[in-house]
Amino acid sequence: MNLPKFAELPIFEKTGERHTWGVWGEGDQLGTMNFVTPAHVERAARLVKTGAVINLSLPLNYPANLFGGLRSGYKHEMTVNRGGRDDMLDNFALQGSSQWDGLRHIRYREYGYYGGLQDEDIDGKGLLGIEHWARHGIVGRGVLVDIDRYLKAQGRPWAPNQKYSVTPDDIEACARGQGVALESGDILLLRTGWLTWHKGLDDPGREALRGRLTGENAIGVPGLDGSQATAGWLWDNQIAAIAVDNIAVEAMPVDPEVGFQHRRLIAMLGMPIGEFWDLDELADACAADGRYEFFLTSAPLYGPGGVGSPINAYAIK
Ligand code: UVW
Repeated sequence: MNLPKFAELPIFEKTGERHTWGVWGEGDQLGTMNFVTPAHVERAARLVKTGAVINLSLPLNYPANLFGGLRSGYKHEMTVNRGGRDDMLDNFALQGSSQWDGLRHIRYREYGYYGGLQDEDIDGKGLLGIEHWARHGIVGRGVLVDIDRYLKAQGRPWAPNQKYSVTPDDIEACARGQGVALESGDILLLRTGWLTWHKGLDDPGREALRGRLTGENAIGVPGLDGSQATAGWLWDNQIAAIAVDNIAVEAMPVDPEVGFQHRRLIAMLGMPIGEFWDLDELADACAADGRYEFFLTSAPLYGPGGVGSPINAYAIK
């Protein structure tokens, strides 16, 4: 697609950050999902060779005890009668497990949400809610970049419980090693191995992480590099969405000097970012057949005004 390069995008003079507001037209609700055209989806569907369907969602109740507050877990209530059952979820956090962060999740300082909208612009007006991606679908060519396997094969130091910033150089080198090239409109899945490690912890090990996402005792988590250059690389490669098998897509703890990548990706670029994606089975399947591209389908919940959503995602090989 013929669009401005990152270096040509409008700039916030005060901070030096760049944004894509208006690139897709006034009032755009899809952000970087605009990179995914019907032609792209048609090509992506042709990647299906065996029909193997691989689930990318964690169980809704995992991870149960990492967050506090709104994401402290839900109650599954059920009524049972002679005719059968009904059920409902109480206190269900839409960002409590494998999730998309939507365009209402993060704003950029006084400049506002994606498109420069303020709270009063979106409240009650259906703007920037997850329903726009739900209606559009997050469907297209998925590419797995298995950084965990790549770095281990390189013999490079790698600890799932320490901060490691995965740079565009890492991603490109890993993709090259896997024999796959990124294309416009791709949904990029980055596997760091963090979730594999977390699944292997016992209850006290998981409990020890609770509430330590920020602050002095913040845990280290491998993830996407937080720099502006990395946001620019994603834009220049016309990546439609990125999802990672970790807590926050980006490496943690966040370095204030480098900046919070959530702001750049969600508010400034309008990109869906996915967290807690379960990429282990997919990674094994890709390593086995050597094919790291596949048809990807994800159906965010059609929740009017939603901030985030479970992913309901599959890779089909
Ligand atoms: C963090 O900001 C840590 O993650 P989330 O996007 O889930 O709020």
